[in-house]
Amino acid sequence: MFDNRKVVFSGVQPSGNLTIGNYLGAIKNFTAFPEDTMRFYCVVDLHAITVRQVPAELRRRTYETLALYIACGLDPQKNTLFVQSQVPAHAELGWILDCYTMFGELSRMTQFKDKSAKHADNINAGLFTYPSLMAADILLYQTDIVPVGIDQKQHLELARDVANRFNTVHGDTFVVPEPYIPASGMKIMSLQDPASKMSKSDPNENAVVRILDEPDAIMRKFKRAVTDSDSRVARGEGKDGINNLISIYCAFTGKTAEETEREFDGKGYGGFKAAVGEVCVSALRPVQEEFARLMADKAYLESVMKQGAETAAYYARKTMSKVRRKLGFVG
Ligand code: ATP
Ligand code: LTN
Repeated sequence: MFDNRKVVFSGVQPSGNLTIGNYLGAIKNFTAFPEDTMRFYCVVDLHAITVRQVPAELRRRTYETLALYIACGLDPQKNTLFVQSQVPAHAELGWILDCYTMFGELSRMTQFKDKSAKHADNINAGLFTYPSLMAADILLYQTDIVPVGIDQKQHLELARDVANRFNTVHGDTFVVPEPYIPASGMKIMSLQDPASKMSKSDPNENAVVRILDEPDAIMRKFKRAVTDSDSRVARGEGKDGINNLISIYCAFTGKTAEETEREFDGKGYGGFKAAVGEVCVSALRPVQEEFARLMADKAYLESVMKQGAETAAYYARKTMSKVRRKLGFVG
């Protein structure tokens, strides 16, 4: 806390075209915080390079992710929207926190295990220490609340442990953050393999619905979604596909799972899949329109980035001078 306002911080990697998992699990919830909070939303490009990126694509997606933040309802006048690598304090505190994070802790991170299996030819040190940089992002702004999808819970717990460890050694320095994980839409699953998370870097296009997908593509992907041999629109064990479609429907409409089951009672899977597609298309339409408008104005996006980086750097500097003093760094 820098003043009497609670601080909210979150980040999204510009590592692919964002999915409805990113939207429902993260960005949509970023808009849910009251006016009297201080909100920082970051495009975490330093995190993205833990996996090999094509530079021109990384640059384009950095603009796109920022534009999506705004298109999803984050007003740059009211939220600090910025790009991680434009505020060097993230890398600086990241290194410092590497020295307060244990090898054993990092070895237990499931995201590291998953990503090193996926990228066996590039298990670099950054992929391993990714969570300390994420802790730095959060702790730099004395964050109270971190809205994320459930897949990030383990990283959040690590950030809390690192904050507590640093505070124990050096006296109160960092606020210990709390995760904020929404009940609905917290883990949207792949449409082709509903046992695994919908991920923006999935090479199977039919498995992911992207925020910027055309309506036809959205409808087609939902129609092809993997379900089971039953035909009742009802949640249940072994019905991962339908469970997932029900949670997507609920997340977009605000209805409960019970209401949804009643609404589609006796209607079969075909009609339900089309209905999920339709609510998705209509929820995304305004976002897509606003996105197109913003992408046509690069100068505006650059001004948002610049302003955001200045504001973020101002607060980051306050924390860094405290950290430097506590550590015994000179000057
Ligand atoms: P990648 O495929 O590159 O690992 P990702 O799709 O998992 O990326 P991130 O940039 O790592 O996305 O995540 C951004 C935010 O979106 C995080 O808060 C994360 O919890 C949330 N998120 C990502 N995928 C989902 C999902 N399928 N369901 C709910 N939330 C998600
Ligand atoms: N690790 C997150 C992205 C991320 C983040 C953060 C989220 C980086 N720094 C700080 C919240 C707060 C991910 O992979 N989804």
